[in-house]
Amino acid sequence: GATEAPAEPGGSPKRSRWAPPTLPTEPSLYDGPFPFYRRPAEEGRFSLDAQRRYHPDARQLRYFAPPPAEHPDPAFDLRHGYRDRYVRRDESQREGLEHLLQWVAGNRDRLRAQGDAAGRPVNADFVTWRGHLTKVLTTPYESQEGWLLAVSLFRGTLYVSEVETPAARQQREQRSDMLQELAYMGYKFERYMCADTPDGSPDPTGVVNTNEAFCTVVRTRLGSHSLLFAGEVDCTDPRGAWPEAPACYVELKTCKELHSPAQRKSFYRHKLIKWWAQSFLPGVSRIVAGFRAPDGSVAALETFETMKIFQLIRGDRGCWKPAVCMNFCEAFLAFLKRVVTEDDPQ
Ligand code: 0WD
Ligand code: CA
Repeated sequence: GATEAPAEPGGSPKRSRWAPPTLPTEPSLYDGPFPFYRRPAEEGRFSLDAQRRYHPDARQLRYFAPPPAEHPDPAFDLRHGYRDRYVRRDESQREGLEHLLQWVAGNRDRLRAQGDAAGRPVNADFVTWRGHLTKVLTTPYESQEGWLLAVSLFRGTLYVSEVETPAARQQREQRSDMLQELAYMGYKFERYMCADTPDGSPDPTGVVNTNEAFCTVVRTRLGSHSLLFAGEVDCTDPRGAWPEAPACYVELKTCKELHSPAQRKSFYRHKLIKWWAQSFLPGVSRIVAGFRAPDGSVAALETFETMKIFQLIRGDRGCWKPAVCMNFCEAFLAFLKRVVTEDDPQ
């Protein structure tokens, strides 16, 4: 609601009430043609090791090494190691944009050399994590989870970082053992599907350590907004149909086994939107899903080509639309440019 604000310097004395700027999120308002989205180009890569230390290289990159059949044989045991072979990242440590900014700092000369008409040290309108943009993309269809982003204008570039909401914090701190095990199963699935070397085989006996990460930094453009963002990717498939980064990356996901057309429809409506948004943004071409059986095994594997997901959902009238997500994101970025205008190095 509108709140009483101190008189704005230089503002009209008649404007005694100040209302915070708002942007509507109803999907129907963004239902137009798909906006321009430039093919994402990989600008760099970095890794975080088992101690969460930053390295300006691809040492944590893993290689896609799926089992030969669509049905894993021998069976994957996604619960294996949850109690005794799991090192968890300390999620109470809020990292913000830290590692991404480390990459930016390490590539200062290169970024400057790219030249910028406005003379900015970083030739991009926005710098952020991919995950934050994923949340923006899905906002028109999200009724459960809110988010909070902090935006700072620094030398012509808007830096967008997430602030944990009280609700998210409460959820994180009170996460049930069952939900924690489900999260572990997702990481364990990666261990069964990835090798450490291009010709290696997966070694699922090792410790799952969620401090480890490999991130790609991509550059792209949405409408009139240039973007530089980083995202954590699971593995690469240099022998696949798209050998070049970022299309060579494969996103791995787990999901409860689907038993009926109604369950599949619900999965398309509520879960696939997040999978699509996350992989579409950085140009990751494939998502490989492992469908979990009640005993913690993987009953089936299924590959989703990111660019073909819209075909799966377009027959369902009540479903989400990729164009709505992207048009909303474009409007949101324009909104940020209107609202965050003070470039203050302090
Ligand atoms: O400070 C924090 N609480 C956060 C840190 C919140 C969100 C992300 N991060 C960190 C991640 O640890 C990682 O270094 O940012 C980087 C990932 O950024 P992103 O790619 O922009 O994030 P997102 O697309 O949401 O997640 C990609 C993957 C996840 O894959 P799944 O399949 O679950 O979507 O990054 C991992 C996870 O594997 N990931 C995390 N790992 C550990 N702790 C976390 C987290 N909080 N969030 C995502
Ligand atoms: Ca994943």
